[in-house]
Amino acid sequence: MQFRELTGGRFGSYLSWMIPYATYLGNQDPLEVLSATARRLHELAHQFGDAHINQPIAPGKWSPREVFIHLADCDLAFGFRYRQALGEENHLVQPFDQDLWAKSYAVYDAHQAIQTFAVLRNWNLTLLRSVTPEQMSKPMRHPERGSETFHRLLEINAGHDINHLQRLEAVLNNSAA
Ligand code: NI
Repeated sequence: MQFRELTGGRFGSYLSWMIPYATYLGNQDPLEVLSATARRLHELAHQFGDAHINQPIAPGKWSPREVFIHLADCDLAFGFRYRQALGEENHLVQPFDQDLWAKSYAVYDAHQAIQTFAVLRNWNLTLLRSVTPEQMSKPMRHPERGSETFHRLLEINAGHDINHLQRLEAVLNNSAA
């Protein structure tokens, strides 16, 4: 999620520097985007079905199940970040290596991932909907991106959702063609 996996691997981490997740958001309201994702993941799981949920979406890429797990894990990470950034002055974000987290992904199933995502997302949205405009502009720091505001976290979280949803939808559209 931290600009490391747009296309995957080392080259991907370089490429994704140039296409920050927040740019996927366009003019959309991040809270609206964040509010719609859980339902969409549920639909996608049905569309992929049991036959395809464990198949990599491209050679060397994650399966839909692994993407769902990654999104649940990312909402754990974002949930921690939101709370740290609201609580601390000029909070410094701690990035994580998603490939290291993914080493344990064999133990989770897709249904569990979607359910966990929905609960975590709802928990985070409850917090985010309470954040004041002043808190939205609270300064924080990222070790790679430098100074940014709290609101930037929402934009990145939402852009990250859009990016993963678009890639999963593209697989379904290609297989239906
Ligand atoms: Ni990601």
